[in-house]
Amino acid sequence: MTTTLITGGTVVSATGRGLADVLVDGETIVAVLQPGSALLGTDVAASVDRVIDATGKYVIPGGIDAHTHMQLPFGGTSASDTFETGTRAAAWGGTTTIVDFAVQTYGGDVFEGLERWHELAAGNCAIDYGFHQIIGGVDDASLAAMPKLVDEGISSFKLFMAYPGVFYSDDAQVLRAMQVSRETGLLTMMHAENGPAIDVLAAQLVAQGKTDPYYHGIARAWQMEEEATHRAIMLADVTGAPLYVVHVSAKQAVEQLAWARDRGQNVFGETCPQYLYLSLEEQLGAQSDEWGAFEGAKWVCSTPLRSRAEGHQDHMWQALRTNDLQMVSTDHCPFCMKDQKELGLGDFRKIPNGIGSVEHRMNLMYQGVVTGRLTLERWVELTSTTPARMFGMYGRKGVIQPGADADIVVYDPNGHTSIGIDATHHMNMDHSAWEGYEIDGHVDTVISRGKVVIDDGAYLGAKGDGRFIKRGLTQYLT
Ligand code: DUC
Ligand code: ZN
Ligand code: ZN
Repeated sequence: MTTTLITGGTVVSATGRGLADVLVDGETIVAVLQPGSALLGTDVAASVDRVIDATGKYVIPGGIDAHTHMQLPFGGTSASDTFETGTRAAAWGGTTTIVDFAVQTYGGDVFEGLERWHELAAGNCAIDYGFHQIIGGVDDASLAAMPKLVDEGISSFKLFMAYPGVFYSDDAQVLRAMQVSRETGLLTMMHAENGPAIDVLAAQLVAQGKTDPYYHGIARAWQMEEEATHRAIMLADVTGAPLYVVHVSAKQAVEQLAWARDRGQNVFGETCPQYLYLSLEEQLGAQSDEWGAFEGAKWVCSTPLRSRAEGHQDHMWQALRTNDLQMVSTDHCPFCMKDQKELGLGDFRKIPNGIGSVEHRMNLMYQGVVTGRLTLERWVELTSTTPARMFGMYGRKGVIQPGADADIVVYDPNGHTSIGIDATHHMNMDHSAWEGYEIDGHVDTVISRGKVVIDDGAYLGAKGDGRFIKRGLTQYLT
Protein backbone atom coordinates (compact mmCIF):
# COMPACT_ATOMS: atom_id res chain seq x y z
CA MET A 1 0.00 0.00 0.00
CA THR A 2 1.17 3.51 -0.76
CA THR A 3 2.14 5.75 2.12
CA THR A 4 1.82 9.50 1.69
CA LEU A 5 2.90 12.41 3.86
CA ILE A 6 1.31 15.81 3.38
CA THR A 7 3.75 18.13 4.98
CA GLY A 8 4.06 21.78 5.95
CA GLY A 9 0.41 22.78 5.52
CA THR A 10 -2.16 24.31 7.83
CA VAL A 11 -4.67 21.62 8.68
CA VAL A 12 -8.14 23.16 9.03
CA SER A 13 -11.05 21.50 10.77
CA ALA A 14 -14.48 22.75 11.78
CA THR A 15 -13.09 23.63 15.19
CA GLY A 16 -9.60 24.97 14.57
CA ARG A 17 -6.46 25.14 12.52
CA GLY A 18 -2.77 24.45 13.00
CA LEU A 19 0.45 23.51 11.26
CA ALA A 20 0.58 19.73 11.01
CA ASP A 21 1.68 16.88 8.78
CA VAL A 22 -0.84 14.25 7.71
CA LEU A 23 0.24 10.66 7.23
CA VAL A 24 -1.80 8.42 4.96
CA ASP A 25 -1.43 4.67 4.65
CA GLY A 26 -3.36 3.18 1.77
CA GLU A 27 -6.87 4.59 1.89
CA THR A 28 -6.75 5.82 5.47
CA ILE A 29 -5.36 8.69 7.51
CA VAL A 30 -3.16 7.12 10.17
CA ALA A 31 -1.65 10.14 11.94
CA VAL A 32 -1.77 13.90 12.27
CA LEU A 33 1.73 14.84 13.34
CA GLN A 34 3.65 17.77 14.69
CA PRO A 35 5.36 19.61 11.84
CA GLY A 36 8.72 18.05 11.05
CA SER A 37 7.29 14.58 11.01
CA ALA A 38 9.25 12.67 13.58
CA LEU A 39 7.29 9.64 14.72
CA LEU A 40 8.85 7.47 17.39
CA GLY A 41 12.24 8.83 16.44
CA THR A 42 11.91 8.02 12.73
CA ASP A 43 12.02 10.61 9.97
CA VAL A 44 8.59 9.97 8.47
CA ALA A 45 9.23 11.98 5.33
CA ALA A 46 12.21 9.79 4.51
CA SER A 47 10.25 6.56 4.94
CA VAL A 48 7.04 7.22 2.95
CA ASP A 49 6.44 6.51 -0.73
CA ARG A 50 5.30 10.02 -1.54
CA VAL A 51 5.61 13.47 0.03
CA ILE A 52 3.22 16.29 -0.86
CA ASP A 53 4.54 19.70 0.05
CA ALA A 54 1.64 21.83 1.33
CA THR A 55 3.73 24.71 2.65
CA GLY A 56 1.69 27.90 2.67
CA LYS A 57 -1.49 25.99 1.86
CA TYR A 58 -4.56 24.70 3.65
CA VAL A 59 -5.10 20.99 4.16
CA ILE A 60 -8.81 20.35 4.50
CA PRO A 61 -11.16 17.36 4.52
CA GLY A 62 -12.50 16.66 1.04
CA GLY A 63 -15.71 18.46 0.18
CA ILE A 64 -19.01 16.63 0.56
CA ASP A 65 -21.77 17.77 -1.77
CA ALA A 66 -24.91 16.28 -0.24
CA HIS A 67 -27.28 17.36 -3.01
CA THR A 68 -26.62 16.36 -6.62
CA HIS A 69 -28.70 14.99 -9.49
CA MET A 70 -26.61 13.08 -11.99
CA GLN A 71 -28.72 11.86 -14.94
CA LEU A 72 -31.96 12.95 -13.26
CA PRO A 73 -34.95 12.61 -15.62
CA PHE A 74 -36.72 15.98 -15.52
CA GLY A 75 -39.13 17.77 -17.84
CA GLY A 76 -38.78 15.33 -20.74
CA THR A 77 -34.98 15.21 -20.64
CA SER A 78 -32.25 14.13 -18.22
CA ALA A 79 -29.57 16.04 -16.35
CA SER A 80 -26.57 16.22 -18.65
CA ASP A 81 -23.87 15.00 -16.27
CA THR A 82 -23.53 11.26 -15.95
CA PHE A 83 -22.10 9.81 -12.77
CA GLU A 84 -18.81 9.59 -14.65
CA THR A 85 -18.64 13.19 -15.88
CA GLY A 86 -20.25 14.73 -12.80
CA THR A 87 -18.09 13.02 -10.21
CA ARG A 88 -14.95 13.79 -12.22
CA ALA A 89 -15.93 17.46 -12.30
CA ALA A 90 -16.59 17.29 -8.56
CA ALA A 91 -13.08 15.94 -7.98
CA TRP A 92 -11.58 18.81 -10.00
CA GLY A 93 -13.26 21.17 -7.58
CA GLY A 94 -12.17 19.50 -4.34
CA THR A 95 -15.28 17.48 -3.65
CA THR A 96 -14.56 13.86 -2.75
CA THR A 97 -18.06 12.62 -1.87
CA ILE A 98 -21.48 13.29 -3.33
CA VAL A 99 -24.90 12.23 -2.10
CA ASP A 100 -27.22 11.92 -5.09
CA PHE A 101 -30.96 11.28 -5.18
CA ALA A 102 -32.39 7.92 -6.23
CA VAL A 103 -35.90 8.38 -7.56
CA GLN A 104 -39.18 6.65 -6.83
CA THR A 105 -42.00 8.07 -8.92
CA TYR A 106 -45.71 7.92 -8.25
CA GLY A 107 -46.94 4.31 -8.30
CA GLY A 108 -43.36 3.05 -8.72
CA ASP A 109 -41.46 0.74 -6.42
CA VAL A 110 -38.98 2.35 -4.00
CA PHE A 111 -36.40 -0.41 -4.30
CA GLU A 112 -36.62 -0.57 -8.07
CA GLY A 113 -35.85 3.15 -8.11
CA LEU A 114 -32.91 2.63 -5.78
CA GLU A 115 -31.63 -0.30 -7.83
CA ARG A 116 -31.71 1.83 -10.95
CA TRP A 117 -29.52 4.46 -9.30
CA HIS A 118 -27.05 1.78 -8.20
CA GLU A 119 -26.88 0.60 -11.81
CA LEU A 120 -26.23 4.12 -13.07
CA ALA A 121 -23.48 4.87 -10.54
CA ALA A 122 -21.69 1.57 -9.97
CA GLY A 123 -18.31 1.44 -11.65
CA ASN A 124 -18.68 4.95 -13.05
CA CYS A 125 -17.82 7.33 -10.23
CA ALA A 126 -14.50 9.06 -9.73
CA ILE A 127 -15.22 9.71 -6.04
CA ASP A 128 -17.30 8.10 -3.30
CA TYR A 129 -21.06 8.46 -3.44
CA GLY A 130 -24.18 7.81 -1.43
CA PHE A 131 -27.88 8.16 -2.12
CA HIS A 132 -30.90 9.82 -0.60
CA GLN A 133 -34.23 8.41 -1.77
CA ILE A 134 -36.82 10.60 -3.44
CA ILE A 135 -40.27 9.40 -2.46
CA GLY A 136 -42.31 10.76 -5.35
CA GLY A 137 -45.39 8.80 -4.45
CA VAL A 138 -46.28 8.37 -0.79
CA ASP A 139 -48.66 5.41 -0.56
CA ASP A 140 -49.03 2.27 1.55
CA ALA A 141 -46.37 0.44 -0.42
CA SER A 142 -43.74 3.19 -0.29
CA LEU A 143 -44.42 3.84 3.39
CA ALA A 144 -43.91 0.14 4.11
CA ALA A 145 -40.67 0.11 2.09
CA MET A 146 -39.13 3.17 3.72
CA PRO A 147 -37.90 1.59 6.98
CA LYS A 148 -35.92 -0.96 4.96
CA LEU A 149 -33.93 1.86 3.38
CA VAL A 150 -31.93 2.19 6.59
CA ASP A 151 -30.42 -1.29 6.08
CA GLU A 152 -29.39 -0.26 2.59
CA GLY A 153 -27.41 2.71 3.89
CA ILE A 154 -30.00 5.21 2.71
CA SER A 155 -30.75 7.23 5.81
CA SER A 156 -32.65 10.17 4.32
CA PHE A 157 -35.48 10.74 1.88
CA LYS A 158 -36.81 13.72 -0.01
CA LEU A 159 -40.41 14.84 -0.40
CA PHE A 160 -41.74 17.56 -2.68
CA MET A 161 -44.42 20.06 -1.75
CA ALA A 162 -44.04 21.26 -5.36
CA TYR A 163 -44.67 19.71 -8.80
CA PRO A 164 -48.27 18.44 -8.60
CA GLY A 165 -48.69 15.38 -10.78
CA VAL A 166 -44.98 14.65 -10.77
CA PHE A 167 -43.24 14.36 -7.41
CA TYR A 168 -45.79 16.20 -5.27
CA SER A 169 -46.93 15.06 -1.82
CA ASP A 170 -49.97 16.67 -0.20
CA ASP A 171 -50.03 17.45 3.50
CA ALA A 172 -51.55 14.09 4.43
CA GLN A 173 -48.80 12.28 2.55
CA VAL A 174 -46.12 14.46 4.11
CA LEU A 175 -47.53 13.76 7.55
CA ARG A 176 -47.57 10.01 7.02
CA ALA A 177 -44.01 9.96 5.68
CA MET A 178 -42.81 12.09 8.59
CA GLN A 179 -44.37 9.60 10.99
CA VAL A 180 -42.15 6.94 9.42
CA SER A 181 -39.21 9.32 9.76
CA ARG A 182 -39.94 9.69 13.46
CA GLU A 183 -40.14 5.92 13.96
CA THR A 184 -37.06 4.97 11.94
CA GLY A 185 -34.61 7.86 12.27
CA LEU A 186 -34.70 8.48 8.51
CA LEU A 187 -34.15 12.19 7.93
CA THR A 188 -36.90 14.01 6.01
CA MET A 189 -35.56 16.35 3.34
CA MET A 190 -38.13 18.78 2.01
CA HIS A 191 -38.56 20.73 -1.21
CA ALA A 192 -40.63 23.47 0.43
CA GLU A 193 -42.63 25.41 -2.15
CA ASN A 194 -46.41 25.56 -2.51
CA GLY A 195 -46.64 23.74 -5.84
CA PRO A 196 -50.39 23.96 -6.51
CA ALA A 197 -50.44 27.73 -6.02
CA ILE A 198 -47.26 28.18 -8.09
CA ASP A 199 -48.79 26.24 -10.96
CA VAL A 200 -51.80 28.60 -11.03
CA LEU A 201 -49.59 31.69 -10.99
CA ALA A 202 -47.38 30.24 -13.72
CA ALA A 203 -50.34 29.42 -15.96
CA GLN A 204 -51.72 32.94 -15.51
CA LEU A 205 -48.37 34.51 -16.46
CA VAL A 206 -48.09 32.38 -19.59
CA ALA A 207 -51.69 33.27 -20.54
CA GLN A 208 -50.65 36.95 -20.34
CA GLY A 209 -47.76 36.28 -22.73
CA LYS A 210 -45.15 36.45 -19.97
CA THR A 211 -43.20 33.44 -21.11
CA ASP A 212 -39.53 34.43 -20.63
CA PRO A 213 -37.33 32.61 -18.10
CA TYR A 214 -37.52 35.55 -15.70
CA TYR A 215 -41.19 34.77 -14.99
CA HIS A 216 -40.19 31.42 -13.52
CA GLY A 217 -38.99 33.37 -10.49
CA ILE A 218 -42.08 35.58 -10.43
CA ALA A 219 -44.40 32.57 -10.31
CA ARG A 220 -42.31 30.94 -7.61
CA ALA A 221 -42.66 33.94 -5.28
CA TRP A 222 -40.91 33.93 -1.92
CA GLN A 223 -44.30 33.76 -0.21
CA MET A 224 -44.70 30.30 -1.76
CA GLU A 225 -41.44 29.21 -0.14
CA GLU A 226 -42.10 30.82 3.23
CA GLU A 227 -45.58 29.32 3.47
CA ALA A 228 -44.46 25.80 2.55
CA THR A 229 -41.47 25.99 4.89
CA HIS A 230 -43.76 26.94 7.75
CA ARG A 231 -46.19 24.14 6.89
CA ALA A 232 -43.36 21.59 6.75
CA ILE A 233 -42.10 22.81 10.13
CA MET A 234 -45.55 22.41 11.67
CA LEU A 235 -46.03 18.94 10.21
CA ALA A 236 -42.60 17.97 11.51
CA ASP A 237 -43.48 19.34 14.92
CA VAL A 238 -46.70 17.42 15.22
CA THR A 239 -44.95 14.18 14.24
CA GLY A 240 -41.77 14.81 16.21
CA ALA A 241 -39.66 14.18 13.10
CA PRO A 242 -36.47 16.11 12.36
CA LEU A 243 -36.59 18.18 9.18
CA TYR A 244 -33.96 19.27 6.66
CA VAL A 245 -35.11 21.86 4.13
CA VAL A 246 -33.20 21.75 0.84
CA HIS A 247 -32.19 24.62 -1.47
CA VAL A 248 -33.43 27.48 0.73
CA SER A 249 -33.39 30.76 -1.20
CA ALA A 250 -35.86 33.16 0.46
CA LYS A 251 -34.87 35.14 3.54
CA GLN A 252 -38.39 34.63 4.87
CA ALA A 253 -37.90 30.86 4.70
CA VAL A 254 -34.69 31.24 6.71
CA GLU A 255 -36.64 33.23 9.28
CA GLN A 256 -39.07 30.32 9.58
CA LEU A 257 -36.20 27.90 10.13
CA ALA A 258 -34.66 30.17 12.76
CA TRP A 259 -38.02 30.50 14.50
CA ALA A 260 -38.47 26.73 14.61
CA ARG A 261 -34.95 26.18 15.91
CA ASP A 262 -35.52 28.79 18.61
CA ARG A 263 -38.56 26.77 19.67
CA GLY A 264 -36.26 23.78 20.08
CA GLN A 265 -37.19 21.85 16.96
CA ASN A 266 -34.62 19.77 15.10
CA VAL A 267 -34.98 21.76 11.90
CA PHE A 268 -32.10 22.39 9.52
CA GLY A 269 -31.53 24.09 6.19
CA GLU A 270 -29.10 24.16 3.31
CA THR A 271 -28.57 26.83 0.75
CA CYS A 272 -26.65 26.66 -2.53
CA PRO A 273 -24.05 28.93 -4.19
CA GLN A 274 -26.60 30.26 -6.68
CA TYR A 275 -28.68 31.77 -3.86
CA LEU A 276 -25.61 33.49 -2.43
CA TYR A 277 -24.31 34.98 -5.66
CA LEU A 278 -26.95 35.18 -8.37
CA SER A 279 -30.16 37.21 -8.52
CA LEU A 280 -33.48 37.59 -10.25
CA GLU A 281 -32.42 41.03 -11.49
CA GLU A 282 -29.41 39.59 -13.29
CA GLN A 283 -31.62 36.91 -14.79
CA LEU A 284 -34.01 39.60 -16.03
CA GLY A 285 -31.12 41.53 -17.56
CA ALA A 286 -29.58 38.51 -19.28
CA GLN A 287 -29.43 38.83 -23.09
CA SER A 288 -27.31 37.21 -25.75
CA ASP A 289 -27.09 37.30 -29.52
CA GLU A 290 -27.79 33.61 -29.64
CA TRP A 291 -30.69 33.39 -27.21
CA GLY A 292 -32.00 36.90 -26.63
CA ALA A 293 -33.88 37.11 -23.32
CA PHE A 294 -33.99 33.32 -23.25
CA GLU A 295 -30.37 33.56 -22.04
CA GLY A 296 -31.96 33.75 -18.58
CA ALA A 297 -32.85 30.04 -18.88
CA LYS A 298 -29.30 29.26 -17.74
CA TRP A 299 -30.34 30.36 -14.26
CA VAL A 300 -33.75 28.67 -14.09
CA CYS A 301 -33.70 26.51 -10.99
CA SER A 302 -36.12 25.70 -8.18
CA THR A 303 -36.35 27.23 -5.71
CA PRO A 304 -35.65 30.21 -8.02
CA LEU A 305 -33.11 33.00 -7.83
CA ARG A 306 -34.32 35.84 -5.61
CA SER A 307 -34.28 39.62 -5.85
CA ARG A 308 -31.06 41.27 -4.74
CA ALA A 309 -32.98 44.47 -3.96
CA GLU A 310 -34.97 42.49 -1.40
CA GLY A 311 -31.76 41.37 0.30
CA HIS A 312 -32.09 37.59 0.07
CA GLN A 313 -28.45 36.93 -0.86
CA ASP A 314 -27.01 38.96 2.04
CA HIS A 315 -29.42 37.25 4.39
CA MET A 316 -28.22 33.81 3.22
CA TRP A 317 -24.58 34.72 3.92
CA GLN A 318 -25.54 35.97 7.33
CA ALA A 319 -27.57 32.84 8.10
CA LEU A 320 -24.56 30.68 7.23
CA ARG A 321 -22.51 32.66 9.73
CA THR A 322 -25.09 32.54 12.51
CA ASN A 323 -26.00 28.87 11.93
CA ASP A 324 -29.59 29.57 10.94
CA LEU A 325 -28.48 27.59 7.88
CA GLN A 326 -26.13 24.68 8.47
CA MET A 327 -24.87 23.57 5.09
CA VAL A 328 -24.07 24.48 1.50
CA SER A 329 -24.78 21.93 -1.23
CA THR A 330 -25.04 22.62 -4.95
CA ASP A 331 -28.31 21.00 -6.05
CA HIS A 332 -26.18 20.21 -9.10
CA CYS A 333 -28.75 19.56 -11.81
CA PRO A 334 -27.16 20.54 -15.13
CA PHE A 335 -28.90 20.97 -18.46
CA CYS A 336 -27.44 22.22 -21.72
CA MET A 337 -29.03 25.19 -23.47
CA LYS A 338 -29.12 23.28 -26.76
CA ASP A 339 -31.79 20.58 -26.84
CA GLN A 340 -32.51 20.85 -23.12
CA LYS A 341 -33.14 24.32 -21.68
CA GLU A 342 -34.46 25.32 -25.11
CA LEU A 343 -37.43 22.99 -24.57
CA GLY A 344 -38.84 25.99 -22.71
CA LEU A 345 -38.56 28.53 -25.54
CA GLY A 346 -41.92 30.31 -25.47
CA ASP A 347 -43.01 28.80 -22.14
CA PHE A 348 -40.79 29.08 -19.07
CA ARG A 349 -42.67 26.20 -17.42
CA LYS A 350 -41.00 23.78 -19.82
CA ILE A 351 -37.43 24.82 -19.04
CA PRO A 352 -35.75 21.97 -17.15
CA ASN A 353 -34.94 23.30 -13.69
CA GLY A 354 -31.36 23.25 -12.61
CA ILE A 355 -27.88 24.77 -12.47
CA GLY A 356 -24.54 22.97 -12.61
CA SER A 357 -22.10 23.86 -9.83
CA VAL A 358 -20.64 20.62 -8.46
CA GLU A 359 -17.19 21.68 -9.63
CA HIS A 360 -17.22 25.13 -8.10
CA ARG A 361 -18.79 24.87 -4.64
CA MET A 362 -15.56 24.70 -2.64
CA ASN A 363 -14.05 27.65 -4.53
CA LEU A 364 -17.23 29.73 -4.45
CA MET A 365 -17.66 29.18 -0.73
CA TYR A 366 -14.00 30.02 -0.09
CA GLN A 367 -14.87 33.54 -1.25
CA GLY A 368 -16.80 33.81 2.02
CA VAL A 369 -13.44 33.52 3.78
CA VAL A 370 -11.83 36.03 1.41
CA THR A 371 -14.55 38.60 2.06
CA GLY A 372 -14.60 37.97 5.82
CA ARG A 373 -18.14 36.58 5.93
CA LEU A 374 -16.96 33.13 7.03
CA THR A 375 -14.03 31.85 9.03
CA LEU A 376 -11.82 29.17 7.54
CA GLU A 377 -13.27 26.74 10.06
CA ARG A 378 -16.83 27.61 9.09
CA TRP A 379 -15.95 27.08 5.43
CA VAL A 380 -14.85 23.53 6.25
CA GLU A 381 -17.84 22.97 8.50
CA LEU A 382 -20.40 24.10 5.90
CA THR A 383 -18.89 22.19 2.99
CA SER A 384 -17.60 18.99 4.58
CA THR A 385 -17.97 18.36 8.30
CA THR A 386 -21.66 19.16 8.74
CA PRO A 387 -22.67 17.28 5.56
CA ALA A 388 -20.83 14.26 7.00
CA ARG A 389 -22.60 14.58 10.34
CA MET A 390 -25.99 15.46 8.91
CA PHE A 391 -26.00 12.44 6.66
CA GLY A 392 -24.38 9.78 8.81
CA MET A 393 -20.81 9.63 7.49
CA TYR A 394 -18.85 11.50 10.14
CA GLY A 395 -15.66 9.91 11.43
CA ARG A 396 -15.07 8.28 8.10
CA LYS A 397 -15.72 11.48 6.12
CA GLY A 398 -15.69 15.19 6.93
CA VAL A 399 -12.62 15.23 9.18
CA ILE A 400 -8.85 14.80 9.11
CA GLN A 401 -8.11 12.40 11.92
CA PRO A 402 -6.61 8.93 12.35
CA GLY A 403 -9.00 6.29 11.08
CA ALA A 404 -10.83 8.56 8.63
CA ASP A 405 -10.84 7.94 4.90
CA ALA A 406 -7.96 9.83 3.30
CA ASP A 407 -10.18 12.33 1.47
CA ILE A 408 -8.03 15.44 1.54
CA VAL A 409 -7.71 18.67 -0.42
CA VAL A 410 -4.60 20.83 -0.54
CA TYR A 411 -5.98 24.30 -1.14
CA ASP A 412 -3.84 27.27 -2.16
CA PRO A 413 -5.21 30.52 -0.71
CA ASN A 414 -2.82 32.49 -2.90
CA GLY A 415 -3.93 30.73 -6.05
CA HIS A 416 -6.53 31.96 -8.51
CA THR A 417 -9.40 30.24 -10.30
CA SER A 418 -11.02 31.37 -13.55
CA ILE A 419 -14.43 29.80 -14.06
CA GLY A 420 -15.94 29.33 -17.48
CA ILE A 421 -16.60 26.98 -20.30
CA ASP A 422 -13.02 27.25 -21.61
CA ALA A 423 -11.38 27.66 -18.24
CA THR A 424 -11.84 25.24 -15.35
CA HIS A 425 -15.09 23.75 -16.54
CA HIS A 426 -15.28 19.95 -16.62
CA MET A 427 -19.06 19.50 -16.25
CA ASN A 428 -20.96 18.13 -19.24
CA MET A 429 -22.66 21.39 -20.11
CA ASP A 430 -22.54 23.75 -23.07
CA HIS A 431 -22.45 26.79 -20.80
CA SER A 432 -21.55 27.77 -17.26
CA ALA A 433 -23.87 29.57 -14.89
CA TRP A 434 -20.66 31.01 -13.47
CA GLU A 435 -19.02 32.17 -16.70
CA GLY A 436 -16.39 34.83 -16.13
CA TYR A 437 -16.03 34.43 -12.38
CA GLU A 438 -12.45 35.24 -11.39
CA ILE A 439 -11.90 34.17 -7.83
CA ASP A 440 -9.24 33.78 -5.19
CA GLY A 441 -7.99 30.37 -4.14
CA HIS A 442 -7.20 27.20 -6.00
CA VAL A 443 -7.70 23.47 -5.54
CA ASP A 444 -4.15 22.17 -5.99
CA THR A 445 -4.28 18.52 -4.97
CA VAL A 446 -7.21 16.22 -4.30
CA ILE A 447 -6.81 12.86 -2.60
CA SER A 448 -9.74 10.48 -2.63
CA ARG A 449 -9.43 7.52 -0.27
CA GLY A 450 -5.65 7.76 -0.47
CA LYS A 451 -5.41 8.09 -4.25
CA VAL A 452 -4.23 11.38 -5.72
CA VAL A 453 -6.95 12.15 -8.27
CA ILE A 454 -6.11 15.77 -9.04
CA ASP A 455 -2.59 17.14 -8.97
CA ASP A 456 -1.04 20.20 -10.52
CA GLY A 457 -3.78 20.65 -13.10
CA ALA A 458 -3.99 16.99 -14.08
CA TYR A 459 -6.70 14.41 -13.50
CA LEU A 460 -5.14 11.17 -12.29
CA GLY A 461 -8.28 9.31 -11.26
CA ALA A 462 -10.44 6.86 -13.13
CA LYS A 463 -14.07 5.93 -13.32
CA GLY A 464 -14.80 3.23 -10.82
CA ASP A 465 -12.47 4.69 -8.17
CA GLY A 466 -15.54 5.88 -6.24
CA ARG A 467 -17.41 3.47 -3.99
CA PHE A 468 -20.93 3.45 -2.63
CA ILE A 469 -21.07 4.72 0.95
CA LYS A 470 -23.60 3.01 3.17
CA ARG A 471 -24.59 5.85 5.45
CA GLY A 472 -25.74 5.63 9.06
CA LEU A 473 -28.48 7.68 10.65
CA THR A 474 -27.91 11.40 11.05
CA GLN A 475 -25.32 12.28 13.67
CA TYR A 476 -26.41 15.90 13.84
CA LEU A 477 -29.12 15.42 16.45
CA THR A 478 -26.89 13.78 19.03
N1 DUC B 1 -35.44 20.41 -6.89
C1 DUC B 1 -34.23 19.93 -6.74
O1 DUC B 1 -33.84 19.68 -5.64
N2 DUC B 1 -33.46 19.76 -7.80
C2 DUC B 1 -33.86 20.00 -9.12
C3 DUC B 1 -35.19 20.56 -9.28
C4 DUC B 1 -35.95 20.75 -8.04
O2 DUC B 1 -37.03 21.24 -8.06
ZN1 ZN C 1 -36.08 20.35 -4.92
ZN1 ZN D 1 -32.19 18.94 -6.02
